[in-house]
Amino acid sequence: MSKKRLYLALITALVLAAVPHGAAAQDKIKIGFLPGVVDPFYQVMQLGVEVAAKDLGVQVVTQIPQTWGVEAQTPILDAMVARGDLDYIVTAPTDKDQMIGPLKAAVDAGIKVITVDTFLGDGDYVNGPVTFPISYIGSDNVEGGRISARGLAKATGGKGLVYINSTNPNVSSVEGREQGFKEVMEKEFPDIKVLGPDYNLDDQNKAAQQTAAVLEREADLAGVFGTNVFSAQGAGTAVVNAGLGGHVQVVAYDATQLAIELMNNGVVSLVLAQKPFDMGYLAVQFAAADAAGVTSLPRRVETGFAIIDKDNVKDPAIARFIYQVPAK
Ligand code: T6T
Repeated sequence: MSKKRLYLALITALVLAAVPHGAAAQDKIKIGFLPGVVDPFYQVMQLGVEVAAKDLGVQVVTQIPQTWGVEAQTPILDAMVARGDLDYIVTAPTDKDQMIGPLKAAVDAGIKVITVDTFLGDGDYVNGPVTFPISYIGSDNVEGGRISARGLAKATGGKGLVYINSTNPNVSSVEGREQGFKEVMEKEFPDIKVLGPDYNLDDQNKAAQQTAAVLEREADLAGVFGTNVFSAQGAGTAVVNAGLGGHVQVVAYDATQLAIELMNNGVVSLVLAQKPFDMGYLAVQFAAADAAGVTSLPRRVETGFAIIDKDNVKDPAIARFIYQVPAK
């Protein structure tokens, strides 16, 4: 058993041992869950939160912003703090700098913070500029960007022009993906030139328009990297609408049903599945462990990826990471 799995098993044992099933924790802690926006990734994360809450007998209050951004997330956060009955907030900060103040205010009001998927500052909660969150639980997005670059380089034969379509600046997750992608293209694929990113403000139609404009402008475009659900789905749709499916390769971050469909239709050549269920489940476990007095929680947990292509998509050990959103 790997060290990491051993560690997580140890955490689980500590939590379950320290918190008699449903009793103390239920009486003691209430968690506010505040993800970034309504999308399949966070819907699967919410599943993880709810299953852990049931397993550990803790109460969770969930509020989901309708749009991505500080303007939408901050008022909800402030309202959560004002309730006065929350002990922990599990959240994906929608800006790595602008959400520091509002979340610090939550801590000053006696609420502990765990960040999932995105982080504050530079994400180093031990030696970095921001250290008040208990932990960051999410993907190593720089590594995810590197994997995406190697996937697109393979699909394009290691040469040509490629384009990045992304969501928002100053968001730790997609910023890391862009950074890792560019780093590998620069170091390992000198015959590949990178355009972008353009920012679609997490709007799939905008992503499609931006990609269509680049396809129009750059007749020899070889590939597109969509850094998240709406970027990849928008980019893929634009490639299909331009009749360039299979000709212009697309790499998609996030394993939605549509991304998999686009892959089965030969438009998308690689899908990077994150593990949002794990992020949600572990965050609730960490809150219960902290409440039970555990003081050795890792300050950073990288939840890993499943790399999906048309050869392994049918393998149940891989397909299980496709984002299955429960029907309403
Ligand atoms: O890619 C995920 C998440 O990791 C990112 O921070 C924001 O976008 C998603 O939620 C997908 O839409």
